[in-house]
Amino acid sequence: MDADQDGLLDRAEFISGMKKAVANDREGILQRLSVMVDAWMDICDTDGNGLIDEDEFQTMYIKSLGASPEDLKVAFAKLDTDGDGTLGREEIRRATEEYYTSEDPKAPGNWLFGAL
Ligand SMILES: [Ca+2]
Ligand SMILES: [Ca+2]
Ligand SMILES: [Ca+2]
Repeated sequence: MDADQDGLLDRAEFISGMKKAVANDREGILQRLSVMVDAWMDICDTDGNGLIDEDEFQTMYIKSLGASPEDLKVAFAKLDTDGDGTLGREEIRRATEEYYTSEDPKAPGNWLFGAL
């Protein structure tokens, strides 16, 4: 990733390196992200119904990150792209993909980790 080979990885090099990795091996990266999504769902989905509701989302982040309920409410609403009040695996998967591959600061996936 160190394009100018000065031994340092600056922000531009990191971004272009990430982009190259995604371009070269999108399948492989998405595969790895999919494993992460499964792990994330397992942890978050405490009642095991395959959907993350707002309570589960809040519980997970308040416990793990000490995030504020107000921020999490906003984050949840952004992630719930079809507005049905729950996060399904596909919504989480898409959010994770966007978080790692999108350059759009407004992409819902940027809210995956709350307002961090
Ligand atoms: Ca460099
Ligand atoms: Ca659930
Ligand atoms: Ca939804």
